[in-house]
Amino acid sequence: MSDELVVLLSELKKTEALEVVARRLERGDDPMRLLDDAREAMRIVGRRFSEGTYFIPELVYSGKILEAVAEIVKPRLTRGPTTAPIGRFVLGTVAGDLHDIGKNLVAFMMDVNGFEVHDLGVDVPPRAFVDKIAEVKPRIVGLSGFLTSVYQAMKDTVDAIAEAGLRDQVRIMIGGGVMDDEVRRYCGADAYGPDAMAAVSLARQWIEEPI
Ligand code: B1M
Repeated sequence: MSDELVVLLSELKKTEALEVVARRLERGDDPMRLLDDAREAMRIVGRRFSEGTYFIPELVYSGKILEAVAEIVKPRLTRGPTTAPIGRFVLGTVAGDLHDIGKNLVAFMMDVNGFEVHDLGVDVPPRAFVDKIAEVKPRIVGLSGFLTSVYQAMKDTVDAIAEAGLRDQVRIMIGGGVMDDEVRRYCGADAYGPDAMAAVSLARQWIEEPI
């Protein structure tokens, strides 16, 4: 963990932070470590927001800085040889939730690891997940969520997939800021992925197993 980057990002010093990112990539630092630092900084931003020292503009700006960091780091994450996709993955941030930076990183990591990713975006109603699953027949479905207020939307989405008769055709993973294994149990998903690499590992494991 680089304290310098965590401090610059959490202090919202965009120019200096991007310089540090470029310098660390130049000297061969692992891009995943940079993303871990960015996440740590966002935890600090979130805490300051909860405590009332940062407000919505700071939250918005931190998101913009993080997007800029992700754009610099992404090309350094190696894409495997271009062969046929190893499986289809339908992903989206559930209804009522607009957070997408973490979800986009998951989409990107799944893509570079050989999955065909169908990203439905943010604020995705259960019906849109159901329709996409019926259309592209993925083996794996991912629900992202970052607000405690969307636990119910997570459950509604899993329930809608079951009601459409598609539940036994897919494995469902959940992830995102405030998700955990308890929420997974509540909404009836198959697994919780704490970060983008965990999502990839789970998906790889699932693709090897019969449903
Ligand atoms: Co908001 N926000 N936000 N926010 N925001 C949080 C999530 C919050 C924790 C901040 C806080 O108060 N401490 C808090 C939620 C509290 C709660 O519900 N318990 C919060 C709030 C309250 C809100 C609003 C309600 C604020 C308001 O309007 N009053 C509002 C909600 C709007 C809405 O969605 N309806 C809001 C808005 C926003 C912005 C739009 C300003 C902006 C989002 C920009 C964007 O996404 N385009 C924003 C931001 C930036 C944050 C924080 C600061 C950072 C989120 C982030 O990008 N993290 C966040 C605080 C925090 O996270 N600690 C906060 C970095 C990202 C790389 O990490 O998202 O965890 P993460 O993603 C990881 C893993 O979670 C995992 O992999 C990713 C990469 O490793 N992962 C998965 C993600 N999806 C996965 C799916 C998987 C598996 C793994 O399987 C499918």
